[in-house]
Amino acid sequence: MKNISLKKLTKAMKKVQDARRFEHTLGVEYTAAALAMCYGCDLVHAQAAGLLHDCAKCLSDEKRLAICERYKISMTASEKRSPFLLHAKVGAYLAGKKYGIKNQDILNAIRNHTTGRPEMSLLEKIIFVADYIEPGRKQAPNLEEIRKLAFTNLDEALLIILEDTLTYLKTSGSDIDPTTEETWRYYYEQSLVSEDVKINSV
Ligand code: DGI
Ligand code: FE
Ligand code: FE
Repeated sequence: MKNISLKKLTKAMKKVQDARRFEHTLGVEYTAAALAMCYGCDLVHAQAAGLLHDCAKCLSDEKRLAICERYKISMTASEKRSPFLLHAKVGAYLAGKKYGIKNQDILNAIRNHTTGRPEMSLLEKIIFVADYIEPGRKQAPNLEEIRKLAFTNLDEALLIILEDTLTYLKTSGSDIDPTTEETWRYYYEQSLVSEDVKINSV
């Protein structure tokens, strides 16, 4: 397998992203690296996924839609209503085709970084959480608590992020992608199971 060059990927992102997005990208890269150290995930994979997760964010909606049509990437009804959601799916496509990433786990982490999905791998969870807590993020509620929790209980941090995101989307009247809700439900049910295990082991 060809080695991943983080240096090349960094240069490529600097080229296709505006300064603010690039700073966010670097923030996600090193936050993902820190989480990978904490939970025993491959560091280079975490850094590569962090660097590339928003590689399609600075394209226009028209361009994202055109890429989907041209390369027969299927779109859900929700993605047609909110085409910015496509930056994740189109990002995974470009990561494979343009940036030479072959590792499926990295591609999945890019593909699922906005809505999440049930049964995410460790790397997918790391990118989802790192995207939300990287130091450049300032606006979300409970950030201090979530940042700390991310390094002690990744699944709990994931669940709170999903809850806060859904609350934000509901209050702002945004269209909610069914996958975001499915992901929340899955990890909510998981949290009940792990509570049961804790109670039964007392
Ligand atoms: O690309 P970033 O801004 O770094 O982060 P992201 O890809 O996680 O996108 C964040 C935005 O996505 C945030 O404003 C919440 C929004 N989002 C997450 N799930 C959904 C959603 N927006 C809609 N319309 N529907 C969703 O289900
Ligand atoms: Fe994103
Ligand atoms: Fe991001």
